[in-house]
Amino acid sequence: MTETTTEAYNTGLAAQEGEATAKGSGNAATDRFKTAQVSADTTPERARAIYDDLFAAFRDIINKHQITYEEYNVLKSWLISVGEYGEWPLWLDVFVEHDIEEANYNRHEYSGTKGSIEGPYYIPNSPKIAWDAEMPMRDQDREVTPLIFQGRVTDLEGNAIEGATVELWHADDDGLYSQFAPGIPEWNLRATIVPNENGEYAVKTIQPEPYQIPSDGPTGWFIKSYDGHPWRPAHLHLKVTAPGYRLITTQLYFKGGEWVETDVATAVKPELILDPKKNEETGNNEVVYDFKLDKED
Ligand code: MBD
Ligand code: FE
Repeated sequence: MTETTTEAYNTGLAAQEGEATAKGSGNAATDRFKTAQVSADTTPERARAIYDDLFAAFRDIINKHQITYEEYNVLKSWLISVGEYGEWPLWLDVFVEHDIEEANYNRHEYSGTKGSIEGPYYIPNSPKIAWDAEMPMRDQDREVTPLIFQGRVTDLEGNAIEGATVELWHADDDGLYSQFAPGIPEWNLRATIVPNENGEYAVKTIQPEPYQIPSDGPTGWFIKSYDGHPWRPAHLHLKVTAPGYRLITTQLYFKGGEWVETDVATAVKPELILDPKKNEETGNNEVVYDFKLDKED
């Protein structure tokens, strides 16, 4: 690796006004994250134990790979750039969140629907829509595949639950998320679905496209530095909950879709893969997925 990080980003900085850029989506994700109050009750003893292990891991890697001063300085420069581009939410959620999600799942004995990572593009308080409504979406300027996404939200025994909600958000057919790319209506493809009294939902949306990590920022540079690919498979994001029940944050994928086997964010699980079928009469894809909620611990 000879080029410095800053040189590598110049193309991105020259992007046209109104175009989706690493800096635009990164800083929007950082601004959104900063609106959430975050805290943890970590004691000094626990903090010390974690830092000791962290620095021991650094020491092992530095010695094992004989890290050079040039590499150390590129790292420093890269870390600074990740902050400048607002890409910490992106980089962390792509490369770290899946292990946090797994560890927190494995500490419990849950048997409801599996979770997956939240990612950097969630917005709370999306508009409520009826159980059988259409997702808020802009007029499509080219052909898209409509998707009828339906199923039930129940407890572990299959009973409907009072007050259940299904928050759904996903990228459009360009792989772009509203509020993180320019020129997209505020709540495009974001809604809070309210299931009916039988726990049923059946909404109309569109098939999302795979998501490409922006190539013009430091996360894109990081991926190129190891000859990796920057793709996530097409996916739906969900938060499903009801009073007294565990909130499930998850994602659903599409069988046979590109990148399902090699998600850059390592967030695909076999239980989370949909297999929609085309309804020849309507031309819509249709799929059924049921959510089962564990009780709150
Ligand atoms: C996404 O759409 C996403 O879901 C994650 C986890 C990371 C980057 C983009
Ligand atoms: Fe996503």
